[in-house]
Amino acid sequence: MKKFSLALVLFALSFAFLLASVPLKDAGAQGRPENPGEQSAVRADGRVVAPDGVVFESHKAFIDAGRRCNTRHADDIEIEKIDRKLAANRAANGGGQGGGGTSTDGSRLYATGSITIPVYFHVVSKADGTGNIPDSWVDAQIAAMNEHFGGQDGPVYREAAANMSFRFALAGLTRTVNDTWYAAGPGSTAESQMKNALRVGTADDLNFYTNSGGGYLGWATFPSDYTSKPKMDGVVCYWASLPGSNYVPYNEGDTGTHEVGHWLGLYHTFQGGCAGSGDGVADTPAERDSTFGCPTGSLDTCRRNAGLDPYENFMDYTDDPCMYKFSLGQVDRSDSMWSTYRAGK
Ligand SMILES: [Ca+2]
Ligand SMILES: [Ca+2]
Ligand SMILES: [Ca+2]
Ligand SMILES: [Zn+2]
Repeated sequence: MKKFSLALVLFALSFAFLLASVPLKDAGAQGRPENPGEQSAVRADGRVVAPDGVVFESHKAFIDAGRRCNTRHADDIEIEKIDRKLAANRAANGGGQGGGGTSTDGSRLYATGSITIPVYFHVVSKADGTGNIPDSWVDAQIAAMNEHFGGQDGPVYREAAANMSFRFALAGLTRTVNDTWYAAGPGSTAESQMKNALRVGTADDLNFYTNSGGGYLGWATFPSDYTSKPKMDGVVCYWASLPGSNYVPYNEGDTGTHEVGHWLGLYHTFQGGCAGSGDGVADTPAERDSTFGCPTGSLDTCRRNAGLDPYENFMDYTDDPCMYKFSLGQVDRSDSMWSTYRAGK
């Protein structure tokens, strides 16, 4: 009898070991609670719950799994091609600044806040009500973007924030209950179906979708993608990234600002790491990798490149209360992108 139970215990132990060693899709994933957006993203024990409910063992594991943003990274060949097009557009329009990121306020293409972009909002929710956010959250998201693009975000200030050329105005709001579209992730058939059914306007209209984010906080398309895939153009954000949710520290609308930054042609500040032209913006110093959480003081991960890591920039991965600025170089690049790929198109 004793021998039998020992064998049973050994068998149970080895079975448990087998289960534990089955590789999970995400490193550090720990299980799936319900409705993650109704609580803080960062839990008391330091774990972070992704928009699809997957639990990561740490803030770092969440960021390392790429859950902050799933906008694709353009490669060097594509960036070169885009930069040539920006330069040709500048030459055709009588030269001037733009794209290089060496501007001062005096030489910018468009005046601060002079372009109001119509925003077509599409709220996609589940049949059980998940993601059916109130109108007030949509208004708060637009207000947050106007504050952020106007250089007025707070409360953490290390350096002055640029006042961008763009502002946003709600032009339409649709509500759709569809469990498949709610779960739509980047590159999925569901994303394509959702956008084909809901997208309105042309290249200079912003279509802003909220759903589960497909497990990410958001993703966006670039201005240069519009010609080949006009229906896919726009940004998709997790509904709980909007101001009004409890999804701390990602509930101040900075995800929307970050994704709209991509939609206006800006890359991550850590694009290309310490080598090459990085994000194509001169006044965002190169950084080796994304920054997460809420760092303070000087970080310098690319010591051979002048300048400290721009972790306070909207195009990095830090927490919403800790990212608060675009730079003057990003004014240049987004103005140039707008002029080349979106204005009047
Ligand atoms: Ca840079
Ligand atoms: Ca540096
Ligand atoms: Ca912020
Ligand atoms: Zn991004």
